[in-house]
Amino acid sequence: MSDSPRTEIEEKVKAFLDFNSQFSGRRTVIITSGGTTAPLERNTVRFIDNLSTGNRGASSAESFLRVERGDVSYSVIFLHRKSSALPFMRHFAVLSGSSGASFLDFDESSGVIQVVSDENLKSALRDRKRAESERRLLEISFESVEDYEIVVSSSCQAASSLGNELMFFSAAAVSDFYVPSDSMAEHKIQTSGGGMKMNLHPVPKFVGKVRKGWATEAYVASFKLETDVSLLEQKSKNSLSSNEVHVVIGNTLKDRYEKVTLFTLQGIGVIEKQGVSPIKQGVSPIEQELVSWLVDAHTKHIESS
Ligand code: 9Z3
Repeated sequence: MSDSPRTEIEEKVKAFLDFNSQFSGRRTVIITSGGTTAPLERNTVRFIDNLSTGNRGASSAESFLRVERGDVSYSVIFLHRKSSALPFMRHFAVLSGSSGASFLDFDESSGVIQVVSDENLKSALRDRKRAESERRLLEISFESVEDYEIVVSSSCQAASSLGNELMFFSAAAVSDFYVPSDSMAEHKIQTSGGGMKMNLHPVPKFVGKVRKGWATEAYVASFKLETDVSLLEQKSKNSLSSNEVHVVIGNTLKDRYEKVTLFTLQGIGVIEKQGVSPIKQGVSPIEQELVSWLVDAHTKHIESS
């Protein structure tokens, strides 16, 4: 990406915030969602990827858009991996799945395809259209980890004028290692040389950059993912102190939709819901409760600073 995408993003964000500033009590949350790729070639055929589907970020966005506490409400800037889950639209993924045909009807005489009435799809569509018509949802996409740096830094810097009314919610699974574009092969790497060794560079922790430079007054919530549960507490605490964020939300791969642990300087809390999945259910209870906790924490942050 050149410099012009930065300008384009900043202009979009500023216009969105300008519109939302007319509503008293309206706060803004920047959500990052989905995985980043680490390309191996500049004309990219191959890249390193990760598991993130974007469901955590998308269902959290839905919960933020549903917040109505007195005059407190949220507008959402949703920074997401292209083709990962989107707020409300993710529910329609059932239509392209193996049971998709059971949701669809085809009327031969009129030639019309209809979606069989389904309460979850109806309310998802209603809420999506409402968020769009109220201009409370701005979606900006990224693909590679280098795109991610651009969309996050530009959005945060453009929104930093909101001060403590801004929240940054970092659910994206950002690549830990990458090949910087100046040391990347121009064209598809050839296999004729046999095996190969690759020098991967560490990716800086962007969430620390948000806290320490891009939006210093914002309330910042980040996630820590581990597969070995015995590492989660220590790694989350390390992240809390090194990135100086307000809360680290620890989760493990296999039960990430059933349990999250909140690490703050004040202590540790757990949110647990058994047998639920944001993919299968209309409203995801774990993100709903997490967002409710974050709204309270954001209020305290605003009141104390
Ligand atoms: C998370 O831990 C998210 O909860 C998941 C959500 C990516 C697991 P899905 O998108 O999954 O719903 O499929 N996100 C952060 C993961 C991460 O890479 N964090 C960094 C780290 O662990 C800190 S910035 O080092």
